[in-house]
Amino acid sequence: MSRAVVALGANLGDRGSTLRAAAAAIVALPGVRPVASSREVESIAVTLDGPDTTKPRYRNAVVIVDTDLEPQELLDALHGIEDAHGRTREVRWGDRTLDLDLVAYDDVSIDTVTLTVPHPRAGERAFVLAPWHDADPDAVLPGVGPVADLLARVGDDTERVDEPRLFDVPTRASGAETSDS
Ligand code: A4P
Ligand code: MG
Repeated sequence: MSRAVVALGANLGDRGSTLRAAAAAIVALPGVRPVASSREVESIAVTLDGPDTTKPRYRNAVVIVDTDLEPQELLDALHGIEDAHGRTREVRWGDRTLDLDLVAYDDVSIDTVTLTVPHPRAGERAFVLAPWHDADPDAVLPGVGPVADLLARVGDDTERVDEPRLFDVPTRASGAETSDS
């Protein structure tokens, strides 16, 4: 069993419903078990030209799972869930109904044509760090440092959405190293 951190993002459509449906689809994958989920945050769209207030705002969240899937298998499954939610790929960092990124997988480093883990931009992005910290206050970005420290360094420019976590794990005590702080 490995532990994987998945970042969810959406800035088109009914973003909250999409994130919720995607989180449910992730934990319903064969060989995947829920560990913890964040609540949602909102932030300004970051494009290749920088933050763009003319674009629809993003909702982001993070889910943590235990899985028997290998990293590339998990990414392929995540792409299937993106496709099921009408994801298209025309512009890099363009508007999207759903983006699912594999942020971390145990302490493993991967750099192939299709997969880089840990996600190379995770440590600079409050919209990844803030929900990750919400899901697991003790989280560490492998090879970089505690998520809490990284978030303090970049500054949290996200807004917490007043909605419950994407999912609740009733048996948190049995393996979820998280707390509700
Ligand atoms: N890929 C490689 N490593 C990974 C990984 N760890 N997780 C490859 C997921 N995918 C990975 O991704 C392009 C290719 O990256 C995939 O085919 C996969 O093999 P994509 O989802 O098709 O395209 P993308 O998301 O536009 O590109 P990229 O570079 O992954 O973008 P990012 O870094 O994910 O940024 N602003 C706000 N406020 N909130 C956001 O969530 N997201 C982005 C996308 C931009 N601006 C944003 C947000
Ligand atoms: Mg992506």
